[in-house]
Amino acid sequence: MTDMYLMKQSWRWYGPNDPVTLDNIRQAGVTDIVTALHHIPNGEVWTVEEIRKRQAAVASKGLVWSVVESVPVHEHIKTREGEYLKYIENYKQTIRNLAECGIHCITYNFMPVLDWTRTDLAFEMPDGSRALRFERAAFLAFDLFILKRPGAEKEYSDEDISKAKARYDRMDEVEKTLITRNMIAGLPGSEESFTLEEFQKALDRYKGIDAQQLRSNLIFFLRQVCPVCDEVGSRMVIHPDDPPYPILGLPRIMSTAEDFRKLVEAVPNMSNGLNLCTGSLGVRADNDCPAIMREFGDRIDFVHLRSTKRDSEGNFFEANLLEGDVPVYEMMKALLEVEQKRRFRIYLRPDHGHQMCDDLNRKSNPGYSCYGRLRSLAELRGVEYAVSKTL
Ligand code: DNO
Repeated sequence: MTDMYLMKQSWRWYGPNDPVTLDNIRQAGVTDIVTALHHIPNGEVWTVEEIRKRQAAVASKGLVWSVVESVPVHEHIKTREGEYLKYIENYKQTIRNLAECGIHCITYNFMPVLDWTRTDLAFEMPDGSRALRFERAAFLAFDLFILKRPGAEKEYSDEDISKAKARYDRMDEVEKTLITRNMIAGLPGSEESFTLEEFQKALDRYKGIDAQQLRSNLIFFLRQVCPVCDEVGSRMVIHPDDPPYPILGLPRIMSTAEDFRKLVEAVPNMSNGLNLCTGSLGVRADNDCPAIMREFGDRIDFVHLRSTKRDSEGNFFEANLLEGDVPVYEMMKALLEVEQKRRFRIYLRPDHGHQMCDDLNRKSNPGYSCYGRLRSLAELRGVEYAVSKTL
């Protein structure tokens, strides 16, 4: 086993305010921390001093901050308007500063307005634990009857609209408030939160931007930042869209293998990398995560391994790791094979655990519970151990 390249076990920590503390995390047995300077407003430079402060906090518990998730991409860069050139310069400086501190893996996403989206953050599972869920009818009810987005009704079939109406009619005020909050108050890590009015304005900024335009904005951004990464030995890893299709009339351009292929064609620099999130991509039946792992293995330095379970209505929930749609065994096999070939240990973190056991009695960031993620990590270790014996 000694000369095998196994996963670098990592864990997302939201910083000093995260209810799951570094002391908890250290008992999970991970070595590496995934974090971000959430207190710095989007678009501003992360100074060496601020980076070092966070590094020191992590190091004081014997852990290493190795992966940034995320350096957020300012909306002006995504829409290529306003001060986008200034924000790109700031981004480059942040890349340089992180590299100076020895941090070379930078996660980001290019989802307009919203990062990841769920309608229900406490969906009760048969065993009493709670999961994150995306319920399509509730989501459409929000879009059509709460947000009342102009033109939304043209994007859905009559059947969808009547299901959404029925769903809306079943919602009481508490549920309406809750779903609104889940949609627009910003899930952890998204860094943006809105009122309904601000939200509609943010959507409106994308009126003239279709998928092709958004992709060209992303390519423009990558052509600027990748050369800096090449210079300082860092890699930008893009997180896929979650869910992996357009929502709320917004274009989405990182939902499939073909989407990433297009990025690589346009920006072949090796610093143009992928954060393979099996839970996000796995929501689409046409995404074959192990095949994506093999095809882009050279560019994948960071993996989120979780499993969602979808149904024919377009709903999905975060399943127990080994019970969802993602073929975890094949995924781990592909990952380990890539690692041996590259002679490189890929950072891997458990993602979106259920709230279970004592998680149910305390607060944690949605998806980022303590026990739930410990369960996933334990299962991942078991799968890795077993697969490694077959190589
Ligand atoms: C959700 C996360 C995302 C991810 C960003 C990366 O749980 O995986 O918020 O951090 O999309 O930029």
